[in-house]
Amino acid sequence: SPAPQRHLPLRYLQISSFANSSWMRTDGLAWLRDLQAYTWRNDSDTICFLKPWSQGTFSDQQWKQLQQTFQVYRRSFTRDIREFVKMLHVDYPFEIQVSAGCEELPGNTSESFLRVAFQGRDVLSFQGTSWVSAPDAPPWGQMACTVLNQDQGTRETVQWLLHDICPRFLRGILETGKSELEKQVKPEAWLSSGPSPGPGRLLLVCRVSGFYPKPVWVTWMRGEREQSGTQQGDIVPNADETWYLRVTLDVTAGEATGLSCRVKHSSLGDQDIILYWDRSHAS
Ligand code: J81
Repeated sequence: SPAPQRHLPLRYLQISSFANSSWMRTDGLAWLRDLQAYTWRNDSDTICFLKPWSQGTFSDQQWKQLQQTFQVYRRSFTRDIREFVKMLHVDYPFEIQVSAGCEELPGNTSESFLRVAFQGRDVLSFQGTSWVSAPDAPPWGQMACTVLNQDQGTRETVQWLLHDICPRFLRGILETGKSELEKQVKPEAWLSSGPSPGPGRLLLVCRVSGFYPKPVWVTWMRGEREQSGTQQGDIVPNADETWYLRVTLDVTAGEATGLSCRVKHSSLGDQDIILYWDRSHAS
């Protein structure tokens, strides 16, 4: 049966595109597990809440202060990168991605991270109290860290954000967002045939859609026997914050009868969905 999701990370993702010495943009977004709760577009001064629970348990005053810290950060970040380009002789155009966040762990502890990627590859991260270059970073990664580590004020602010603010803020949203995070939405499932894998063969397709949360178990069965040839696709998102999965089985035409697709999901309790294959599906 599907493994329950214990981890509820809060993740900030930033994409900064530097086209040339005058054109750039930075967009940010943040997720609570798989629910996007914030967006911060380049043309907006403020971080936009996408959920009624986005502010967590922080007061308006606390949020305002945090927002100001991020506004200073975004302006300084752009200026810093322009300076690094000159100092490190990096060529335009390039993309920088920042990912940061925290996660609650068992035993009232939490884990935080902050990583920076250049052209899709890790260049540096924040570890403990300082910036560290990634193992396979370009030669200038080390140089960038040395420069960044001279700014004691920023190192302290980053530690405060990662180890104090982030876990506290996360605990708040786990309270205010509880009902949405614990929501249960039942899947629908249906059968059809896919493109024939070869002469005399059938591709049986079982589609499962509209479920939440993400963990699900879907397999082709004959009676109580799981069919080992079952091929699982990726669990991909629908547009309405539910998930979709396609599971197939390649069989000879004669083997198809008696096969069924079985779906287990937390929203169904122990009432698994079982759909039997019959000739009407093979069109
Ligand atoms: C092309 C080469 C690419 C190299 C990769 C560079 C990666 C950059 C990573 N660095 C950052 O993200 C921090 C950027 C901004 C920072 O460097 C400071 O400029 C900025 C402002 O600092 C100044 O004011 C502070 C008070 O407001 C302090 O006084 C500080 O000493 C002073 O220098 N710092 C901040 O905004 C702090 C918050 C950073 C939060 C990062 C969260 C993602």
